[in-house]
Amino acid sequence: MPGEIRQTRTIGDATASPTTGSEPVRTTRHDPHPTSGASRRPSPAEGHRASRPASATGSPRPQRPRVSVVVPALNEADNLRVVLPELRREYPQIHEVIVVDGGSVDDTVAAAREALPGVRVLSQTRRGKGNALAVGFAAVTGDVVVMFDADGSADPAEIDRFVAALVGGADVAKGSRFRAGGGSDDITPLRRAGNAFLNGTMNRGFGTDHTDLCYGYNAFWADLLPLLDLPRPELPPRPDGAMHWGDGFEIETVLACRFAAAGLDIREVPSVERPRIHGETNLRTFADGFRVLRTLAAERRRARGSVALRPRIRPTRSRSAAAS
Ligand SMILES: Nc1nc2c(ncn2[C@@H]2O[C@H](COP(=O)(O)OP(=O)(O)O)[C@@H](O)[C@H]2O)c(=O)[nH]1
Ligand SMILES: [Mg+2]
Repeated sequence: MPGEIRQTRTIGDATASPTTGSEPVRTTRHDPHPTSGASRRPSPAEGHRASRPASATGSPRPQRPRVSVVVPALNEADNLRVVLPELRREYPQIHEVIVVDGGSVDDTVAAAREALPGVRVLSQTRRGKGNALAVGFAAVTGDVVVMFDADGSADPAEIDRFVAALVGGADVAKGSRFRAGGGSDDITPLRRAGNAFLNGTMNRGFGTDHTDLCYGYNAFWADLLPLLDLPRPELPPRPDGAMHWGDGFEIETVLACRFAAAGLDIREVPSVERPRIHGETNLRTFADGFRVLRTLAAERRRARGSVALRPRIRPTRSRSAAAS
């Protein structure tokens, strides 16, 4: 049955971060679930990248993966001027940084290019953070994808920790503010309570052991992208103005559910969320929280292989939409 826990363990320093030494990393493996379209890209044969077997499908994965960082950005010029140089400083071995602009009305695009020469800047094709990430994911050329917010809340010094978990055998390294060693200077009490409730709902529905469902700092092997089956970037916007399923802030939940349903090795990595530097969140606590709840119901039905739920979602006129 999808979602049933087969094995849960806490990994000590063997797979922990080179930067943190003994940070525990939680592992949950679910029963494998057939996922149509799941496939792994062959690892390019490059001399400097020795291969090791992958735990999910048996395909080789590199010991020293090329890391692609995908940064969704909506009106984040002031933040990107700080965040992108810090990213390069803290993780100089980065393979590529892909900033996906959501039609910003500030200087986001110019600021990204100035702050990080060589950055790839893409425009999202519809609206919503989920669509921005899907556009970025589709353009990734590295072995590992790191999801990285533009607002200064993600600490680039933690990338090592995520990559270490993946190289140590995880398919997915999921950031958690609520594991020992994690924390948040950004989350409000209301959002913390909502996240805890949604997290519990996820765990009951999918047999997972997650502690932080709605967190945007995560990493995974790029060869898993096909199984995610996200709304394709080239799909036109829906005529009724509603978002495609997965285009909005429910994206983290969609990813978590699909990873869990696929029976992957998901390890939580303690992460400290820093405060947003400039500006305000685009997330609307109640509307987006409700959308996440609906996502859990829809994804559970999808995972069970029942008749696909066709969620009818009212247009969410987020600040993102208003701005674009
Ligand atoms: N491209 C794009 N980025 C978005 C959109 N909505 C949010 N983001 C980005 O997603 C990241 C997280 O959004 P934020 O508003 O900080 O939400 P929070 O972290 O949940 O409070 C930030 O980098 C935002 O700029 C969107 O519609 N399009
Ligand atoms: Mg934020």
